[in-house]
Amino acid sequence: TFNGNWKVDRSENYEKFMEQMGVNMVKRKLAAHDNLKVTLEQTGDKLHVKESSNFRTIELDLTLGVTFEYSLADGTELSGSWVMEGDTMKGVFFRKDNGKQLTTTRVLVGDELVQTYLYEGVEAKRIFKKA
Ligand code: MYR
Repeated sequence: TFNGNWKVDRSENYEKFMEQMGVNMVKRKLAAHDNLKVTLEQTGDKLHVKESSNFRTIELDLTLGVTFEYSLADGTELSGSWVMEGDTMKGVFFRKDNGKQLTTTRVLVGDELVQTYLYEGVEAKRIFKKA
Protein backbone atom coordinates (compact mmCIF):
# COMPACT_ATOMS: atom_id res chain seq x y z
CA THR A 1 0.00 0.00 0.00
CA PHE A 2 1.07 3.54 -0.79
CA ASN A 3 -0.87 4.87 2.18
CA GLY A 4 1.05 7.03 4.59
CA ASN A 5 3.11 10.17 4.94
CA TRP A 6 6.04 10.38 2.55
CA LYS A 7 8.91 12.84 2.54
CA VAL A 8 11.30 13.24 -0.36
CA ASP A 9 14.75 11.89 0.50
CA ARG A 10 16.65 12.30 -2.77
CA SER A 11 16.15 12.86 -6.46
CA GLU A 12 17.83 11.59 -9.61
CA ASN A 13 18.06 13.72 -12.76
CA TYR A 14 15.29 15.97 -11.46
CA GLU A 15 16.99 19.20 -12.52
CA LYS A 16 17.41 17.91 -16.10
CA PHE A 17 13.77 16.89 -16.07
CA MET A 18 12.65 20.31 -14.90
CA GLU A 19 14.83 21.91 -17.55
CA GLN A 20 13.11 19.79 -20.19
CA MET A 21 9.79 20.96 -18.72
CA GLY A 22 10.93 24.53 -19.30
CA VAL A 23 11.35 25.50 -15.65
CA ASN A 24 13.82 28.36 -15.35
CA MET A 25 17.09 28.03 -13.46
CA VAL A 26 16.11 29.98 -10.38
CA LYS A 27 12.98 27.89 -9.89
CA ARG A 28 14.92 24.69 -10.59
CA LYS A 29 17.39 25.53 -7.83
CA LEU A 30 14.55 26.18 -5.39
CA ALA A 31 12.61 23.12 -6.50
CA ALA A 32 15.63 20.85 -6.05
CA HIS A 33 15.23 21.49 -2.30
CA ASP A 34 11.47 21.78 -2.08
CA ASN A 35 11.03 19.53 1.00
CA LEU A 36 8.13 17.81 -0.73
CA LYS A 37 5.85 15.80 1.52
CA VAL A 38 3.01 13.72 0.15
CA THR A 39 0.31 11.98 2.16
CA LEU A 40 -1.57 9.29 0.25
CA GLU A 41 -4.81 7.72 1.45
CA GLN A 42 -6.13 5.18 -1.04
CA THR A 43 -9.47 3.50 -0.40
CA GLY A 44 -10.58 1.32 -3.30
CA ASP A 45 -10.36 3.52 -6.37
CA LYS A 46 -10.47 6.76 -4.38
CA LEU A 47 -7.24 8.59 -3.65
CA HIS A 48 -6.89 11.49 -1.24
CA VAL A 49 -3.63 13.39 -1.64
CA LYS A 50 -2.08 16.03 0.60
CA GLU A 51 0.95 17.71 -0.87
CA SER A 52 3.12 20.20 0.94
CA SER A 53 6.40 21.77 -0.03
CA ASN A 54 8.25 25.06 0.31
CA PHE A 55 5.99 26.30 -2.49
CA ARG A 56 2.50 25.39 -1.34
CA THR A 57 0.14 23.10 0.51
CA ILE A 58 -2.72 21.52 -1.42
CA GLU A 59 -5.17 18.66 -1.03
CA LEU A 60 -7.01 16.84 -3.74
CA ASP A 61 -9.46 13.99 -4.09
CA LEU A 62 -9.38 11.91 -7.21
CA THR A 63 -10.60 8.61 -8.57
CA LEU A 64 -8.25 6.15 -10.20
CA GLY A 65 -9.04 5.92 -13.91
CA VAL A 66 -10.87 9.24 -13.99
CA THR A 67 -9.36 12.35 -15.56
CA PHE A 68 -8.65 15.26 -13.23
CA GLU A 69 -6.89 18.60 -13.43
CA TYR A 70 -3.66 19.30 -11.58
CA SER A 71 -1.48 22.40 -11.53
CA LEU A 72 2.25 22.16 -10.95
CA ALA A 73 3.86 24.49 -8.43
CA ASP A 74 4.90 26.86 -11.25
CA GLY A 75 1.33 27.08 -12.57
CA THR A 76 1.70 24.64 -15.47
CA GLU A 77 -1.65 22.89 -15.84
CA LEU A 78 -1.98 19.18 -16.45
CA SER A 79 -4.94 16.96 -17.17
CA GLY A 80 -4.83 13.19 -16.84
CA SER A 81 -5.34 10.26 -14.53
CA TRP A 82 -3.76 7.62 -12.35
CA VAL A 83 -4.49 3.89 -12.69
CA MET A 84 -3.19 0.86 -10.82
CA GLU A 85 -1.33 -1.70 -12.93
CA GLY A 86 -0.44 -4.53 -10.60
CA ASP A 87 1.53 -2.94 -7.78
CA THR A 88 2.41 0.13 -9.83
CA MET A 89 0.46 3.39 -9.84
CA LYS A 90 0.70 4.79 -13.38
CA GLY A 91 -0.14 8.33 -14.32
CA VAL A 92 -0.60 9.71 -17.80
CA PHE A 93 -0.99 13.47 -17.97
CA PHE A 94 -1.01 16.07 -20.71
CA ARG A 95 0.14 19.65 -20.45
CA LYS A 96 -2.68 21.99 -21.29
CA ASP A 97 -0.36 24.61 -22.77
CA ASN A 98 1.31 22.41 -25.39
CA GLY A 99 -0.52 19.05 -25.36
CA LYS A 100 2.66 17.14 -24.58
CA GLN A 101 2.56 14.04 -22.42
CA LEU A 102 4.05 13.60 -18.97
CA THR A 103 4.00 10.10 -17.54
CA THR A 104 4.75 9.17 -13.96
CA THR A 105 4.78 6.01 -11.88
CA ARG A 106 4.78 5.22 -8.19
CA VAL A 107 6.17 1.94 -6.92
CA LEU A 108 7.27 0.68 -3.51
CA VAL A 109 10.85 -0.52 -3.31
CA GLY A 110 11.62 -1.87 0.14
CA ASP A 111 10.47 0.80 2.57
CA GLU A 112 10.77 3.58 -0.01
CA LEU A 113 8.32 5.03 -2.50
CA VAL A 114 9.97 5.65 -5.87
CA GLN A 115 8.25 8.07 -8.22
CA THR A 116 9.46 8.31 -11.81
CA TYR A 117 8.69 11.19 -14.15
CA LEU A 118 9.08 11.15 -17.94
CA TYR A 119 8.68 14.13 -20.24
CA GLU A 120 9.92 14.40 -23.81
CA GLY A 121 12.54 11.69 -23.39
CA VAL A 122 13.95 12.88 -20.05
CA GLU A 123 13.34 10.71 -17.01
CA ALA A 124 13.78 11.58 -13.36
CA LYS A 125 13.17 9.86 -10.06
CA ARG A 126 12.25 11.14 -6.65
CA ILE A 127 12.63 8.74 -3.79
CA PHE A 128 10.50 9.16 -0.68
CA LYS A 129 10.84 7.74 2.81
CA LYS A 130 8.06 7.29 5.36
CA ALA A 131 7.87 10.52 7.29
C1 MYR B 1 -0.70 13.14 -6.79
O1 MYR B 1 -1.12 11.96 -6.86
O2 MYR B 1 0.33 13.42 -6.18
C2 MYR B 1 -1.47 14.22 -7.41
C3 MYR B 1 -1.42 14.19 -8.89
C4 MYR B 1 -0.06 14.31 -9.50
C5 MYR B 1 -0.13 14.40 -10.98
C6 MYR B 1 1.08 14.60 -11.80
C7 MYR B 1 2.40 14.63 -11.15
C8 MYR B 1 3.46 15.12 -12.07
C9 MYR B 1 4.46 15.96 -11.33
C10 MYR B 1 5.56 16.47 -12.19
C11 MYR B 1 6.48 17.42 -11.48
C12 MYR B 1 7.19 18.28 -12.48
C13 MYR B 1 7.93 19.44 -11.94
C14 MYR B 1 8.52 20.26 -13.06
